[in-house]
Amino acid sequence: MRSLTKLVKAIKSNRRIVIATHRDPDGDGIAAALAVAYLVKHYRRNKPDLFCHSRIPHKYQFLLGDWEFTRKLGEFDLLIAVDSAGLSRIFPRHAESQMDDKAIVNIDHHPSNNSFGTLRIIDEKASSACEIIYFIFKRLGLRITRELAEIFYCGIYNETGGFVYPNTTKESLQIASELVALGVRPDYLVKEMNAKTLSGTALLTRVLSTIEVRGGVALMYLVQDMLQRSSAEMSESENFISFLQAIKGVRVSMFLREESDGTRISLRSDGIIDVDKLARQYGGGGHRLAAGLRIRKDIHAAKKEILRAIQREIRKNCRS
Ligand SMILES: [Mn+2]
Repeated sequence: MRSLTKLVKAIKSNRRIVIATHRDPDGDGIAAALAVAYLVKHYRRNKPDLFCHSRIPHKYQFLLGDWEFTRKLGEFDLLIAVDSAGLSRIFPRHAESQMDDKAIVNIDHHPSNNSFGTLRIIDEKASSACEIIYFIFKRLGLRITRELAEIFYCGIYNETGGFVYPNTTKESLQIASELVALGVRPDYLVKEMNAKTLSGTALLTRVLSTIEVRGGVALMYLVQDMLQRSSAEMSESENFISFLQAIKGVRVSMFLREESDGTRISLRSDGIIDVDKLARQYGGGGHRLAAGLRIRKDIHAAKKEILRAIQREIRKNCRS
């Protein structure tokens, strides 16, 4: 409770507040930032700024309502970071030391969180960043409007893969039920969130045609040319990796995406290896069963290197 008192005090006493979520934001990250925006608006008359290094994917636009994210960080007195294990997840080009003298609140659920900031509200057991913020609202006795309930629902739904991933807990389902009681219509929201564009589906076809499965490890890749040929955006490939992990017998999945300065890699595991640990060796991170990293190598070199690292981990874990 003491950290909540501090949070409210920080919100009340700082004039220029920026709420920031991580680059390549997912539903939980966007929803968590929006929920905190409502929290700040409750205690202050002026609206806070919302920052994200990447553009907000099209499919989450419906969540924004009157809010807007900026990609340019202005002057601020207080930064509230959500769903981000480290400041480098938010500001790829800033050194963490540049933020040394700033008031920073760190609200997160990643076990790899590096404890940045002046006030930390971190709960690794929470299903999502939204779950943590939901409990903040409850403990502060704040009313949750239907608008806000929808935001929480989308965040938790997204982070639990639609209430199927291992982070689907008694708490997350209970919150979902409370949100439905507040007026959320899951059918409407889920249709909105899962809607695919035709170009996104064309992209999926191209990516799926690259699948390889060997010894319980599945991989596939996306190169820039596929985006152009499908007229699709990179963000439309957000959940593609679930197709790999759904294949019978697959224990670890790797999805490689070509970027201008290297390769972005998403990893999933059924528990045979800890992909958070593996991703951290390359400056990435996430959770035990789902993590990501970036590597300054082309897609073929990146594939070789990470595949080798995965196989090494599997061998190690099978021996012990
Ligand atoms: Mn999250």
